[in-house]
Amino acid sequence: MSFPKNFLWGGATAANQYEGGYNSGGKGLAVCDFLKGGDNIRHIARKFLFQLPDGTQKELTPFEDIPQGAIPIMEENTYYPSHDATDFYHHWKEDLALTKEMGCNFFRMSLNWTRIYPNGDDEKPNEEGIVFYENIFKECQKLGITPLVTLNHFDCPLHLANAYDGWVSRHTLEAFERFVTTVFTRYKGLVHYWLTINEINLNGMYMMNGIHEQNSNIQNKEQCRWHLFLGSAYAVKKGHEIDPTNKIGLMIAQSATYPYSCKPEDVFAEVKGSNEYKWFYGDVMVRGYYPSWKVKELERNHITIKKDDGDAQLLKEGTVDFYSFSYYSSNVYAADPKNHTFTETNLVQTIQNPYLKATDWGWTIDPLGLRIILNQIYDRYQIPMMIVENGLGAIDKLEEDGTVNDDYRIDYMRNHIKIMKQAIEEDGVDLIGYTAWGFIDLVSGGTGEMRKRYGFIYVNRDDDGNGDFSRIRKKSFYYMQKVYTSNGEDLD
Ligand code: BGP
Repeated sequence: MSFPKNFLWGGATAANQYEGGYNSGGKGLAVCDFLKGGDNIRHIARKFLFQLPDGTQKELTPFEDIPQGAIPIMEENTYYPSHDATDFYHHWKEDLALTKEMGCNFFRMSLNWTRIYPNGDDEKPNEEGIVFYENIFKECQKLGITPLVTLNHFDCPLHLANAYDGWVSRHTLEAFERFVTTVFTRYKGLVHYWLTINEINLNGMYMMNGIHEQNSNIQNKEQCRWHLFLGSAYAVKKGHEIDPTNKIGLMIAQSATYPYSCKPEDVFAEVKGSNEYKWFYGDVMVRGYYPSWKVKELERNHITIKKDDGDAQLLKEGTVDFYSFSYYSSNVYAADPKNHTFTETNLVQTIQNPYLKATDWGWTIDPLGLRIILNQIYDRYQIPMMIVENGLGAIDKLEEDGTVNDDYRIDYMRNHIKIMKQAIEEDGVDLIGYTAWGFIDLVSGGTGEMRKRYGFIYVNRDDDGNGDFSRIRKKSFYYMQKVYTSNGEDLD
């Protein structure tokens, strides 16, 4: 027996890349609604346009330092990917029926904070927004699909970014606490699996943190992280109080991490790099306190995080029930990075690995890396794990006969699911679920492109915002259906 009988199989989505309806049903504006599309082929990064306090305007990427007082603005006649995304807002019933048909018993989605609290910190929630998600969860229940709900997926309300400097401020944390209390209360009995903050380790993005001077002001950066950890811990604690049957997990952008060589300096560079990039976050959220190297680093940099009484206690009490992560590729570290060639990967850059092939977007393909990290995570924390994103972003061709023959995606899925099976069977890791990223085509988070497709279901929409959003089953749809309905046994 490999995959356990009750293994959770599904697809993963995020509101800012999938839902659309950005100004319908009483929804307020979020920072991500101002992020334009990019173009990987022409090397155009996704950007925001800001109005600066001196009256000038400036375009900046989500990773750059946003000057104090800068306010994102929306231009007319410009395509903003989140506005319609791939229109789950109007297609949710059809899409849930498709997930069912594909054999899923699990479905990952995120809530738009501003659909429920239009400004993020309103006194009362927007009932229409609450009912929108409630209907989705009821439909899931009817279909026998367990929802997995991300409380925050790269999503900061515009008002909180503009008026409070996002997650630097305690006000944003308190607003988040109110938001999660509302959703745990209103969706009690309908949702039992939750993720707190998507890819919390990629918190250096304006669309997620809403903060200014995030690079030039380390104090801001660390304060923001502290508040994100507290937000997550509060969610875990409150979620358990409201419904003790809730299972609440963290979400980290994982990757296998390798030293470039066996030179001890390269090995140590990997230790330091992976500590900073990923283990720090897992350690805080599973163990409930900062690791010693981080405490020392803060001291060295003369950073004193502002804490309220009870914060440290909350971190301890709000440790997660399971460890979940996205896995797309692996990263390489060297002591002398300047002498190496770099390539893109999930929202960061890494040294190129000469042993691995990469996707058209430069992300290495490394199924064995998944087995390595499943072992490392399980050895380190000994709690159940879920892979909540994994998949291949590729250009698909819709043939004249209406088919999409994505054998490359089938290979990717087969190789990764085989590895999961080995990790369970041979290494005994406690893996309880798998949601393939973008089981249906979505807007790419990193580049804002539609042409970077992950889905097993094609959505008729292009990079200029044309298309009728019709859904077409790709060849991989039928492959995944076979895998899911055989509980991962039939992988040929
Ligand atoms: C993860 C995010 C997703 C999605 C995915 C694929 O980081 O959680 O939101 O963006 O990556 O990335 P991309 O769309 O850039 O290929």
